[in-house]
Amino acid sequence: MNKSEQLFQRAQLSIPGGVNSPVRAFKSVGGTPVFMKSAKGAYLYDADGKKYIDYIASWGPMILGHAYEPVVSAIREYAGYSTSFGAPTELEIEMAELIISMAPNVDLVRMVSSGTEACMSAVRLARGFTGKNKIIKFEGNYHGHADCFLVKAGSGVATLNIQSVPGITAGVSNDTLTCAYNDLAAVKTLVQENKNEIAAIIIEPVAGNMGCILPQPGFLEGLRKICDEENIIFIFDEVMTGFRLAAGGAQEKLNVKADLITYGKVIGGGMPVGAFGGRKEIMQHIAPLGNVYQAGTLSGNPIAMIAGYTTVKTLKDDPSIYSQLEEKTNYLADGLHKVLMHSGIPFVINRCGSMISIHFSDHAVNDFATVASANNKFFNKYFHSMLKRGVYLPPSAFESWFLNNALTKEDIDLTIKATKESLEEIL
Ligand code: HOZ
Repeated sequence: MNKSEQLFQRAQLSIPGGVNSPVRAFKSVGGTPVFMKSAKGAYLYDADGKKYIDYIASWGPMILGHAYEPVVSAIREYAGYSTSFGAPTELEIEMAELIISMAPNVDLVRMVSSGTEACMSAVRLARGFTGKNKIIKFEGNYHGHADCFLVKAGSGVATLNIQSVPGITAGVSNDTLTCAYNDLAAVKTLVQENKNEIAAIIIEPVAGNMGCILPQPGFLEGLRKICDEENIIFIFDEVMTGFRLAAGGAQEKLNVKADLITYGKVIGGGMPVGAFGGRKEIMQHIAPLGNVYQAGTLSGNPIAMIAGYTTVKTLKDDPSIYSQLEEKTNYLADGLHKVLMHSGIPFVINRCGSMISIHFSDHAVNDFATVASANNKFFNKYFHSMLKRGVYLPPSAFESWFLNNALTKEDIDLTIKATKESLEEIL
């Protein structure tokens, strides 16, 4: 038994399923999760000391690579000043000003401790602001694990094929309406059927919780128009895309503006941070300015703020990081494309910026149904074959891969070679 196997056995005695977040349990791909010990740059090292090229980047946050020196030093320095005050700090103002400087339609921003908190608070605010109850979300989108989002959700809910989550009341579920991603006509119908009842439409502008799924041309623009006409708050869940696809996130990359934007992952530089922001007219309803209550003992935590600030400021100061990431992801996509073409297996590669996913499918993959009907059993074999060769991919076809900027051309060449060998082994 290797160390990961020993640790997984031990973990299951004290932690539900041996993990603190379900996708990590390798349930759909099978086998034992790899327990990590350390990471530097683009590489992870497991409990046995085996090295992996990392394509998860902690599910997005580690965009600059692991243990990025300026972030590590900043955390060290700030830990010496106290790890928490429960009182405001200047650093929180700097963080808010930095976010506002990168997202022009954000006038006010509230820091929280996770993407889940950011999205659930944004929905509460949209309801409080509009006085309406229902929301529309998209099948296969995942906005964290707050009750109202766990209807036809992506990520772990899709990976574990959970059809309905026990513990969520019918009242809550009934207020969450769903449509297929990229189906604008269905949204129009739903809005008409629920006239003056929809508080918000929440969407991952580029979906990353059912693989990487791009919005089709006109889809986000169409949603924007519906929201404007029907007094609906348009929420972009930029937990994955924020500060990753561009300095101004998906809003900048796709040139569509939301009313409220939620952030997570990159914004914390690997620490637990989320945020939600938008126009003053809406954000001023949040307590203590307004009565829409939202709070958190560790919100704006100084260690989390300095890790996030250092990461985001690095991205703002050097926009070439985005073109480097884009080039690396293109290079990976081209290399994988050649190898997969040669293998004869039907496949689709979806990519946006430094988010990418492979689907073993003979049809376009642009919504949950088309992801789910791909040959995901083959993906599971591919995953294990790559893992054996030292390439760490998301352990589910329902997740996007995230590139980090520490990856070198040599790492990507090794990844392409591992794919060629894996396909030869499996087919
Ligand atoms: N929700 C993330 C994946 N889409 C987190 C997975 C994890 O950390 O296990």
